[in-house]
Amino acid sequence: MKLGLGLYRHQLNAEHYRFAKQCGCTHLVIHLVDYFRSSRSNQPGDQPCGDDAGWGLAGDPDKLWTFEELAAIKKEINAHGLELEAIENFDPAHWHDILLDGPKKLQQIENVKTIIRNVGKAGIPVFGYNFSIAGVAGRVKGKFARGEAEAVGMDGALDTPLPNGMAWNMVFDKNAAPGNIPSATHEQLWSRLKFFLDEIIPVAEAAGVTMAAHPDDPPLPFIRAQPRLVWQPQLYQKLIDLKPSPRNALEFCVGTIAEMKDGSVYDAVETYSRQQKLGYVHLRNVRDKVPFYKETFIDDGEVDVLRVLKILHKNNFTGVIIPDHAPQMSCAAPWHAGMAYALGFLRAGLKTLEG
Ligand SMILES: [Mn+2]
Repeated sequence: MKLGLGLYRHQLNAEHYRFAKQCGCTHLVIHLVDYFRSSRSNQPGDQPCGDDAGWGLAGDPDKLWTFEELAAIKKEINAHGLELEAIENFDPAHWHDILLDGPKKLQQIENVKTIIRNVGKAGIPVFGYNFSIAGVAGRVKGKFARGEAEAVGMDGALDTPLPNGMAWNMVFDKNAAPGNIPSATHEQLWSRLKFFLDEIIPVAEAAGVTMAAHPDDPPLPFIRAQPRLVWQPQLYQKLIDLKPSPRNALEFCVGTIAEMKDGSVYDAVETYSRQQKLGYVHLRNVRDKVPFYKETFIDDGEVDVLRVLKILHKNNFTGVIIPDHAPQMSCAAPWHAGMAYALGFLRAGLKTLEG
């Protein structure tokens, strides 16, 4: 098992690469979507968490991530003694109509194929994605964690319909006509995923890229009147069985699974790690369930994170774990302190298991 850190777009620089190395990381997972662009409520410094208008404005629909751009980022990361394990998330600008079954769907599936080919050519082994119409919406911030540390959680469900021009909690068309996106059904959402996997998995196989699916965070059956895909642990099996391939895998989020109403997080770790279906792992802790859960420090929630590590180790998981989110700590660098604390805990856990 390898220790990694997730970095947002604005953190892709030498300072943060050194920080990851100093914390004992060998691998990075990077975000190329700028979640904070033109946002009124969502500022860099913590994980993205905006109001009903979403995180921010999606990127340029005509600018796909090029091989040259990806190779240059990888080269700089390698120069700092780190490996680039994965890219996390598509830009809604590039694939919103795949999620919404909209008129640009066929054009956008070609976008995704081009991106995956570029990622493979650059030698980046995993691509994490989240097949979600409303995306990571409906969360709030508060002094929820130990010692009044600011953390993210839920304080009741968000049912406000998703307005036109929004997908995956970002705005892809700020000039969209007034009104809301019609609600889809769960069956429609699964058929949209099937189209996506049927088109993309063969390309990923040829490119040598593992597609890794994040569950729906927060994991409720509906958010903003739109259905969610993986909102109970067993729905991950449905996603795997929909397109059997070593390249159809999971961005396995322990925190999100712990937020789910049903099932045991340890059973889920056992079930999916035994099948060798984990692309990489988000490892964080949480207290309570949707729609009232709160994120906590890694040693302080309901999940026994060391027990999770033991199961992963027993099932020979050799991929990357990253802290996902951490509470903000009271100091001049709240994000860095939170991540360093989580990484220190995880590194100690790995050393105990693996020597
Ligand atoms: Mn996660």
